[in-house]
Amino acid sequence: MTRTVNFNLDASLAVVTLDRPEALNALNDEVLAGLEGAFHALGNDPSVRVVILTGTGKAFAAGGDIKAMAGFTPLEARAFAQRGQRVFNLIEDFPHPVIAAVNGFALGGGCELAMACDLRIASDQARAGQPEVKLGTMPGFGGTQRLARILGRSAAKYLLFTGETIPASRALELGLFNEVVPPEQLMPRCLEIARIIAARAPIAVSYCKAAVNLGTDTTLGHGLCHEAELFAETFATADQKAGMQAFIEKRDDVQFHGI
Ligand code: CO8
Repeated sequence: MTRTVNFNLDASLAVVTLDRPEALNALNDEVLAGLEGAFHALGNDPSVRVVILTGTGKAFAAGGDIKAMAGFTPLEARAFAQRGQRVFNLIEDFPHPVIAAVNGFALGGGCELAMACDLRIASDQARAGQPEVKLGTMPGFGGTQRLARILGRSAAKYLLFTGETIPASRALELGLFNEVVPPEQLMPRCLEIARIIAARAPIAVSYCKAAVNLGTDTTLGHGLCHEAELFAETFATADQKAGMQAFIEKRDDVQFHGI
């Protein structure tokens, strides 16, 4: 954790907050280190079931820190891109669901960060886009890869080529955002979704995430094999026994313990 990223944990729900509002939460080395530290710490905490990632102020994150990047040599730029990609991969591969609560601008690296999360719930004030081509560069934190996987190649290329910043309503239509709500309902809605997920069988939820992530990056055949293996493994858990027994006994009081 650094000065610019903080997190708190309430029971099984963690909230990680980018806290550099004076620069619209622009991503520099310190912010990336803070994100990395927060997700490492939360990944080692067995009580965590869902993480919400958000920003303070009017931005989720307005991108990579342009002032820090402006003087980069190509070698420095590559190192920075690889560092950001490593941190975002940590979030994408985090064993539990990560919900981006997109409170405002999600531009460039900020949009890429939101896309590394599993779900994106946005304020109706949020705006998204990949404006890098307006700065003479291109996305380097996964934007060309994740945008195309989430939106499809055609919509992704439109946003990448034009650098257009789109309102939350358009991001919803394109499937970039899962849901758009008034600003005051953003955290309550994210917490509501997080609590629903946290009440489900955590190993099964985690396996769903792993199966979708691997499956969308490989062949259908390989993805199906992986799914069958993970499905089989859930039958070695107490939660599967408890969940199915509760159904048979027509009880809705099942508690899952992640074992
Ligand atoms: N980097 C650094 N500082 C920023 C950034 C940023 N991305 N965005 C905003 N800031 C700063 C501003 O400079 C300003 O600072 P100061 O008060 O010292 O002048 C402060 O935040 C407030 O910003 P504005 O006054 O501009 O606020 P507005 O409400 O007028 O405008 C905008 C908000 C529209 C979001 C505007 O700030 C903006 O356009 N920001 C830049 C958005 C952008 O282009 N993002 C993409 C950056 S490139 C990128 O993300 C690539 C990532 C991967 C690279 C990896 C390879 C190396």
